[in-house]
Amino acid sequence: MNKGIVVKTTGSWHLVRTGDKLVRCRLKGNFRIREIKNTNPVAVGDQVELETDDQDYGTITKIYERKNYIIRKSINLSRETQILAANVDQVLLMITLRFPETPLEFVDRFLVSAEAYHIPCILLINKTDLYDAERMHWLEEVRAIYEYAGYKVMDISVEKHIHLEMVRDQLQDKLSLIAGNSGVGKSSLINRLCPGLQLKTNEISSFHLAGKHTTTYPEMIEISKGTFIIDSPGIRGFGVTELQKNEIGLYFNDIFKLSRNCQFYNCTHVHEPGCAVMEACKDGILHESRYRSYLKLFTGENQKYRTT
Ligand SMILES: Nc1nc2c(ncn2[C@@H]2O[C@H](COP(=O)(O)OP(=O)(O)OP(=O)(O)O)[C@@H](O)[C@H]2O)c(=O)[nH]1
Ligand SMILES: [Mg+2]
Ligand SMILES: [Zn+2]
Repeated sequence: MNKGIVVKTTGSWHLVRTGDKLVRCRLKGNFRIREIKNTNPVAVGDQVELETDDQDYGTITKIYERKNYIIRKSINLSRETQILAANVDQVLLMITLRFPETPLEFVDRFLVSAEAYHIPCILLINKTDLYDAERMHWLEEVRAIYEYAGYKVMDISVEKHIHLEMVRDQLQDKLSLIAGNSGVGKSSLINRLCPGLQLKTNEISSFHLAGKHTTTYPEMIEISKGTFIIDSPGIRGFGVTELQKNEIGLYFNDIFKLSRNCQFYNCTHVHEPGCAVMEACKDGILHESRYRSYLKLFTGENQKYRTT
């Protein structure tokens, strides 16, 4: 019996790294996760036990309990979800303010999900080489919004090699997932950080100004000894499937902090008098986009939300 970690999975085959070896594995038996209806029983990042019959082939006999995972909704309209990655130390959420423009509501929904698992998130704002003065101004506003909520924000340009050393430092000795909409430059970044690697990348569609879903399976890459990053397919719709209504306010860090000053301890920040959150929003301390995202999630107006 060996222990290993899943580095790629494409349906019925799972690539497991054990020691310095990569073993192609099948899954033994019928593993299911009870709490979520997901399409993949094995996820990249899973710690597993395996038996190897010869050098290169094996069988996964056990999947250890996950300390966390990040899911995305399946792209069809079924209720199924896919685990993008498990057991990660942090998530880099890559967004772009142009080509394509990531809706902030998407960002907020993603952050809430990660927060529910206590996974640290870092915001990477890519393609700054394409921003004009107006976009740069908006960039600073976006930075302020998320720094106020307690997140580290890095503006980068993969194309022009801007601030990539900061990203490299952030990744050091950790297992990170890089996530975001299609076409924002996730695979391009990893290629830059790991010379010689040639992950597939693709131009965004000039008509839709959206990515083409080039990366199709999550995959773990060792960019230097002990430093791992999981490239993942672009997320379309992103559902916060597992949260109760009254939990949502706990995972908007900024709203949670402000809520200590609400008059009622169980304030929902929707209609109550003496609500510190609504007050902060009115005063411009809490950005209205954050409050709007909160409201949409809280009132359940988000069910059909999709981005390309
Ligand atoms: N101008 C500019 N283009 C960039 C930058 N980073 C990436 N791109 C381009 O954006 C396009 C999409 O990049 P990908 O790396 O394929 O995007 P992705 O996020 O991996 O997309 P999916 O795999 O579909 O989820 C490519 O044409 C890249 O060359 C950047 O900093 N500036
Ligand atoms: Mg990609
Ligand atoms: Zn309140």
